[in-house]
Amino acid sequence: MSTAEIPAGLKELLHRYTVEVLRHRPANLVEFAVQHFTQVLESQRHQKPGDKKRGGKAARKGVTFATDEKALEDKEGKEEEEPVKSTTGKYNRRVSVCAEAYDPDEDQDDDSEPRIVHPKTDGQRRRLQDACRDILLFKTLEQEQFSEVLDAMFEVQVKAQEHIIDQGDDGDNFYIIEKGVYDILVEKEGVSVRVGKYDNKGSFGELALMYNTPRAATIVATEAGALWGLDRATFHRLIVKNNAKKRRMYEAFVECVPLLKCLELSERMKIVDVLGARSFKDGERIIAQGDTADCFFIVESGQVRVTIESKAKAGQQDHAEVEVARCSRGQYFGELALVTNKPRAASVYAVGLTKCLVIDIQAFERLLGPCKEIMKRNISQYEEQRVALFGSSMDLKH
Ligand code: 1OR
Ligand code: 1OR
Repeated sequence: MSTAEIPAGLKELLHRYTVEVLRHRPANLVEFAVQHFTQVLESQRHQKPGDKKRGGKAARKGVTFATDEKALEDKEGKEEEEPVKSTTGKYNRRVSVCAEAYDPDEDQDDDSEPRIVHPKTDGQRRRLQDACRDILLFKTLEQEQFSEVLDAMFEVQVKAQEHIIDQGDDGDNFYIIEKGVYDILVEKEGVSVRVGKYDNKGSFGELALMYNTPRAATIVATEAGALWGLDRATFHRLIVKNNAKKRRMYEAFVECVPLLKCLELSERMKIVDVLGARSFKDGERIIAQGDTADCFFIVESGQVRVTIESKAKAGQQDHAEVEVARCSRGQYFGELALVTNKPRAASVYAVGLTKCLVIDIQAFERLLGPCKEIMKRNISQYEEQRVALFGSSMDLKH
């Protein structure tokens, strides 16, 4: 009997898979295998032919999401430079950039980096805490990491028309908005187009730091404002490292969300990088009908109930709320106002303790474009339901 030859790399592939199974403890081994080997295949596709270094890494790691091919190419032969602190406490523009996707598993000496602390008055700390309350990137941090982030942040006063970020530059800081309105401009065929704005809340500047890419947009203050900055090194040490944990926590779940099936795996992982997780108590209102919208939700556990409130009519009880739908694990809500650019069309309440993944409007616009057709199809069903439930003359609250 001839001895069967074991193909080169087979043992290593199976070993990596076994390690990932032990790390994630998936419920369904076959489903997990499909996911795992799809990622391995993707990493191999992103690798240039003949690139031994990256090839070895892709095969060895399997789950390294180096998704930006250009960034990977730019990396060759470039050295990372630490930001230089100026007298104003801001960091000067970096002259070169390390473009390889960060791999926390290989980061051994991270914790030995000196902690950056910008001392703050009680008043400053209070204002900073307020500004950080709804920042999605901070929602999955441990308390200890969160207070390190707060310590490292520094206040930045902004003048009207000031460019906080210029598209194409290297990334220095991540910013949280305390106050002010900021235009988002993106250059398209040589013309600068306004694609959105931040209105007194939110954060920006995370992409260049997360993926080591040039700044993807220009951010300009339209009036005097105030920001809080977080330097690149601290952002890496705390936020990017936490993202590796987030990917492990949520990758299996986002694979099962039907809406996200239309995205590439690397795009789904980019959603995981910027999402936040929020828990709601039984009966808590998540969305109020008529409010302006700034985020989108996916139910991770529990359930939500959607209600529509009609205007009070003569002889009717004020603002009767009618339940029109329920969403449970894997289903989404809050897309309608973002797609139609209108106020929230319904209120949404938690049924029992409910956990949702939250994506802000900018990330929704940036990453969920390919899913919009599916959403629009469902939105046209809302209209049919509305007519079936209330008749065409129903007078909605807004
Ligand atoms: P950054 O480090 O690349 C610019 O620096 C920042 O603008 C970026 O991180 C985001 O935080 C923020 N596309 C890319 N970046 C955006 C976008 C955006 N919006 C805000 N930023 N799009 C607009 C979505 C409303 C997509 C444009 C095609
Ligand atoms: P939103 O951003 O308007 C409320 O915030 C969300 O409730 C909405 O997005 C949808 O995601 C969700 N009509 C309107 N919104 C609905 C409906 C709905 N169902 C869920 N949402 N109808 C129910 C269809 C079964 C029509 C009712 C008349």
